[in-house]
Amino acid sequence: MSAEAPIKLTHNEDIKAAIPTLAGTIAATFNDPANDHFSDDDNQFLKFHGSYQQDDRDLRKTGKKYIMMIRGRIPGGVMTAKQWCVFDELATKYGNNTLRITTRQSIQFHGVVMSGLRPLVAKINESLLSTLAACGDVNRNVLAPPTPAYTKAREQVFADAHKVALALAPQTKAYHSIWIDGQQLDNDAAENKNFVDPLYGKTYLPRKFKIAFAIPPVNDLDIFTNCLGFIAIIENDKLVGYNLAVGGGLGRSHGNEATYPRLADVIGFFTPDKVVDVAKAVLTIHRDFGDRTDRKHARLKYVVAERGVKFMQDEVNQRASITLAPAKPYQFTTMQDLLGWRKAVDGSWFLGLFVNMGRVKDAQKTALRQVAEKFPNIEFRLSANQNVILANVSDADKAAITALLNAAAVKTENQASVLHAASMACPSLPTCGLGLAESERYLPGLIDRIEKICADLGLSSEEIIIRSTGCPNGCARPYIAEIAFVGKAPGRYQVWLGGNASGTRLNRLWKDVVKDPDMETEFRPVLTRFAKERNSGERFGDWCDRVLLSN
Ligand code: SRM
Ligand code: SF4
Repeated sequence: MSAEAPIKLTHNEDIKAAIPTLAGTIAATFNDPANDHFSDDDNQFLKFHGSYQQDDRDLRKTGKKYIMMIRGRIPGGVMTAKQWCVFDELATKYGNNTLRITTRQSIQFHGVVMSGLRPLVAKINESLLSTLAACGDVNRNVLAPPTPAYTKAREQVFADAHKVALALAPQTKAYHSIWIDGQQLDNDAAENKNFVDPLYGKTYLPRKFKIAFAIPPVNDLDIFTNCLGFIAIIENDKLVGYNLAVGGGLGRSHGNEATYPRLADVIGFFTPDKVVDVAKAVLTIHRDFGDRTDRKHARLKYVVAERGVKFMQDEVNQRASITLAPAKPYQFTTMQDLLGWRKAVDGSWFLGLFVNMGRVKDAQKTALRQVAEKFPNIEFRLSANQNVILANVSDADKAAITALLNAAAVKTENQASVLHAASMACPSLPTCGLGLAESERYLPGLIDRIEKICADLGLSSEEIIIRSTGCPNGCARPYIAEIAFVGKAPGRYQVWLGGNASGTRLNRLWKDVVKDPDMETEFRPVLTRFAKERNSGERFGDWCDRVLLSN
């Protein structure tokens, strides 16, 4: 009988097991002023604390300048006006004077140097928000519907999202010790060495874990791309329960067919009193069955794809002590934010503000800060489409906010063309270490070029959801867009086509490489055919799926 080969776990698993508080030597590194960067292992631990070590890739030719990215944990993207002021000030004082609204309803700071990192994180905590578990092998920022226009039940759904976010937060005391007390934990002390998180265990999850709540018919946070989705079922404006969706995720690698984007399966219905139990059940399935030997195969989506829906149903039933009922009927019809002034269901006003590529800067940043200072009772809500919603605005304040924003040249109506309004890009260069091509700095110009073609063809008012990422990881959720540009190399992009308006269909690879100068040559003939051949009212993504990609 031959002995079985020992299983080789990834290096991340080894370091989590060795320091289960996740303290690394982060505080010790801070406490030596000669340090300008962290070790590779500490860089892995830092992620759990909400921070990534990066270097400014625009400056690489002249040397390496270390900078940090810090991501907030902001459940459902809801902030008070006071918290917005704190974030605004921190971006100016310690970051690159921009606030980057992320595709998961959070805010990232870029360009922070080592000395600014600790004060920045401490101030976020003082404002009663956090950065713990914004990144790392844990549950990430929980998404919840931001728009107050549709149903009063949104409040209940948001409350559930908040409850789930709290219940799934890691319990390590290292976070407080490093960022608030400025102390390095003794990693050899028995209580730290033997620390076991009550939910995550000693080695946390094999990989990141993502949760979203959505209320049909609005899928403004792309629920099916999450590991775990709660689809709210609303009857007579009351939440009656959730359809459970499991196993979504988008990350893939060029040239590696074993990695792929996947939409979640809807596996049953349960009542809202069980929402935390179900969240813990799905998370611990990932904890127990996710692949810890290969980080490219470690997401929950591969467990669901390989073990199947019945396995997931049985495990959820057993772990949450429930019996999932058959999923209730639901339909999604849109993924987009409502821009401009609108009435909320409670009679107040809200303003959907377009943020180009999620980057709040310059006049828009200054004006939003003024709004936050002058109107302390309004809420700032971040959308998963990288926009900002000013909510809870009274009749009396609406005109004053409009005047203030307009005086700063920030539009409140007709803010962006249909194509720009429906677009998203990931940051990529110069901050993201994984970017293979430009994204945030490239997409606006490319959309202008596509718009020119659309105008020539009488398609000016046609909404087409266009997204770009600098690499195949999928941070701006390109694989459900109607057109997606996925970076391969500088100035070269894969083009994916055929997503739909509701985020319920994956698109498909159309061209493996299109070079930047060839974009018009490639797109004009396709858009010309679309204008001529489409059925009445048919969207570009639907036409691509039905005709172009099916020929
Ligand atoms: Fe992401 C890694 C930015 C949402 C899939 N993502 C990164 C890093 C941290 C790069 C790194 O590991 O060194 C990027 C930081 C760049 C920078 O300079 O800021 C980064 N991801 C972002 C953000 C800021 C993009 C944006 O335009 O807003 C989003 C932050 C969300 C948040 O607030 O938590 C962001 N990332 C996503 C999403 C979309 C989502 O979650 O809805 C995805 C696809 C969904 C999914 O997870 O499957 C996504 N990011 C990835 C992956 C691929 C994971 C995989 O399964 O293979 C990586 C790479 C990795 O984890 O190794 C990654
Ligand atoms: Fe970086 Fe790739 Fe994510 Fe863009 S998609 S932010 S390039 S990891």
